[in-house]
Parts: sequence; C-alpha cells; structure tokens
Amino acid sequence: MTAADTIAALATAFGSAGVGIVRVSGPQARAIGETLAGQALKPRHALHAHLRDAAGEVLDDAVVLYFQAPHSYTGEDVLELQAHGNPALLNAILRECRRLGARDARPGEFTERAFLNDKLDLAQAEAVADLISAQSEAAARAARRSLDGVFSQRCEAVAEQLVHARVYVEAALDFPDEEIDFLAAPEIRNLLDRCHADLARLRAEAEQGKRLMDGLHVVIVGAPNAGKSSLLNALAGSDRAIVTEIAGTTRDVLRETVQVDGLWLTLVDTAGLRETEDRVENEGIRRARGELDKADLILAVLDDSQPGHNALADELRVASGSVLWLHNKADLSGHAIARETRDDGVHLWLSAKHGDGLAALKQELARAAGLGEAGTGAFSARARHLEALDLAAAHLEQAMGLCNQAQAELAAEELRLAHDAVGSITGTMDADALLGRIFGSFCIGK
Ligand SMILES: Nc1nc2c(ncn2[C@@H]2O[C@H](COP(=O)(O)OP(=O)(O)OP(=O)(O)O)[C@@H](O)[C@H]2O)c(=O)[nH]1
Ligand SMILES: [Mg+2]
Repeated sequence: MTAADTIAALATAFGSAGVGIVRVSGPQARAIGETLAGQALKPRHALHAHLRDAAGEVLDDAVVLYFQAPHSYTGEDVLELQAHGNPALLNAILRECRRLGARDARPGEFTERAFLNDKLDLAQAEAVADLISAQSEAAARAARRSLDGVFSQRCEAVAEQLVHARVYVEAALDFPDEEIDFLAAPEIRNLLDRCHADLARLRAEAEQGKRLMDGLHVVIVGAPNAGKSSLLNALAGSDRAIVTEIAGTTRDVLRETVQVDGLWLTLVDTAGLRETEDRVENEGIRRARGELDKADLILAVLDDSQPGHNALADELRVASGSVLWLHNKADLSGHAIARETRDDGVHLWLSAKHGDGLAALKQELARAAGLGEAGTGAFSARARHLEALDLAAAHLEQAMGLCNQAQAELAAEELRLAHDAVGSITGTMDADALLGRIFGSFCIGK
C-alpha cells in the first residue's frame, strides 16, 4: 500500500556535519530525485550529481540514492539525498522537495509507513525509536534485538498458545452436552498452565528490557559515615559528592547520572539514616526515606569496621526495590573482598575508598539492569508492553478460573481478551488506536 502523498524530512540530526541526508518517501520520490539531479535514477545505484533548484542554480553536489518500492525502508519509493551537512543548504533542498510536490513528514512518519506496509510490526517500529535514543551500547543492542523481531517472536509464540486454547474452548461451546468434560480435560489445563508460565517469563524479560532502556535508578542508603558518598564517587569516577570523616556530611539528596560499563545509572546519594535533633539533617533523612520507593535497586551500605546490629535491615524491610548489601571499609575490618548470597539478598565486601571490590559491584549492577551474564540475550521493551502483558495475564487467569467452573462462554471471551492484549504489542490486533501514541514520540525524519 503506497500513501497518496509524498513526504520529506531531514534524516540526520539538525546542525553542521560532514554529511546531511534528506529522505523522501512516496509516489513522487523518484520524480523529485530525477528533477533535482537532472537525470534518470536507477534503483540502488549511488549517483553523484549536482542538485539544482527551479532556476537551474546548483544547490549542492550530492550522492543520490533511489530505492524502488517495495524494496525500501518504508515499502514505498524512497529517495535519499546525501548532501553536505549544512542546515541552510539542507533547508533549501527540502524547500525544493516541497516545490516538487512533497510535504514535510510528521514525527515518525517514515517508520509509520514501514509499519503500514508490513515492513515492521509495532514492537519493531518502537524498537527503531529505542535504538535511536538508546543511551548505552547495551541498550542499543537490546533495541537492535527487538528490531530484529526477537521480542515480537516471543509474543507471537504466546499468542499462538492462546489461539490453541481459544480453539479448544470455543469447540466446547459447540458441544454443550460435553462442555464440562471438555473444559476439565488435562489438555486444556496443561495448555493454559504452560501459557501462563510463558507469559510470566516473557513479562520478567520484558521488564529487564525496559530497565535496560530506561537505565537503573539506584539509591544509596546507610548509616552516617558508612561511606555512601565515597561509593558514589567511586562509581562516578570523580569527586561528585563531599566526603568527610564527620558523620552527617551529606544532608540533601544528590543525584548523578553515570555510565558504568556501558550502563546508565542514576545514582542517588542520601543523608545517613540516624536519630537526630538537627532539623536540616532530619529533613535530609526524610527525603532519603522517600527515595527508597523510587529505587530499582537499593545499595545498602554498612560500615564493616563497625559491626553491630544492622538497623538498616529493619528499615529496608518496607522498601519495594531489591537490595544489594555492601559491607564497606573492608580494608579496615580486614574482611576479604567477597560475595555471599544470603536470605535477604546478595552481600558484597568492598572498599569504596580504595576501589577494591568495585568490579564485582559493577557486575551486580549490570545484572540488576537487565544484562545477562555475558551481556547478551536481552531485548528492549516499553511500559506499554508490560501493561499489555499484565492485562493478558489477568484475562488468562480469569479464563482459567472460568474453565474450572465449566463456564465455556465466559472463558472463551476472557481468552479472546488475553489474545487481543498480546496482539496489541506487535499490532496484529486493535492497532489503529495505538498508532498516534506510538509514532507521535518519534523524531521527524524517522
Ligand atoms: N578506610 C576506609 N575509609 C572509608 C571507606 N569509605 C569511606 N571511608 C571514609 O569514611 C568517612 C565517611 O565517608 P563518606 O563517604 O562521607 O560517608 P557517608 O556515608 O556519605 O557519610 P554521611 O554523608 O555523613 O552520611 C570518610 O572519612 C571516608 O574517607 C573505605 O572503604 N575505607
Ligand atoms: Mg555522604
């Protein structure tokens, strides 16, 4: 399907650069290119030509590429003009494209056309935007995997199971006398159980993928003087926070965005938790506790040279994020740099001041952020996908209960809704309502 109108936009970032690319897609793309270049275009040939305006003035010399429908990014005729990366010049080329019949593309419109022409499904189209905006190599790789269809295939596998279940339950409707036997059969139970487990696994992986895209929100808490600010500085690789031997040095919440081994982390340093009469410090402590709920991961810092009751353990029992226990000042306590898994989570011994054990900490951070052991396997995902998977799981659970009660008609409806929810991720179902929301967040020219 080719749209009636032809769109044009700058495909490279706006600003001075060696090369700037104007992209054109639609039925007039070829004619526009041939007029500007003054010669015929062959598909997939790099033509070096002078681009001229209506008066015959040379705008620039450029490499002109023409991709014939459907073998192009959008599935339509596409023209790429690779000119010098000067904003004024590129604007002039765009003006000529408009004069020759193109209109300015809306944000994400090229990718929207690719979706409409079945070049990409919806999750892949979103992965294009995620790839462009990925803040780290790990995130970019995950987006690349989603763009390659890894996430979509996983969704389709679950959708396939739901189709089987639907067929089975709908068949039960056709044999009302045997409905109860149908729904109580082990086949359908096993099928629904398997589907439920697969959905849960996919949800967990998608959440990791989302975390990888968003970066990890890490909150550092602990008693005064435990070495929280020292830890922030060690991870940031520079003295961002004030460190002194005085307990109660940090009084406000300090946020630093740092990249650790290719991962983006928002590190939040907080005031040491303790009972105090100091009003300013108390406000800092109140804010520190407020940060806990927003954490993907809590770094609970203990002073290993000051053993005693771990008051932090009581404090963190209420917090939602997962906790990593850091026994700091191992250089003073003499404890070996080590890692232990205990009931309350992973414990690491380290020295923020001297940098010992930091490598192991970075590994734990990578794991928490969604990177596998070898840093592979993850795919990118978004909040929208998680919502859809949650919705699918809720409907599936309803259906499972209804099957147990031999309510075939209601179970069939719940399975349809679960199927719809999974389908909304790749856009095989109910896609139209989502288009505006998804493509509206793209940059123009993509
Ligand atoms: N020997 C040793 N000293 C450390 C280590 N980490 C921090 N310190 C020292 O402990 C003192 C307190 O460090 P900070 O990083 O300011 O501690 P904090 O937890 O931020 O303290 P508050 O902001 O007061 O809550 C400083 O004198 C640091 O140099 C460590 O691993 N080994
Ligand atoms: Mg501090």
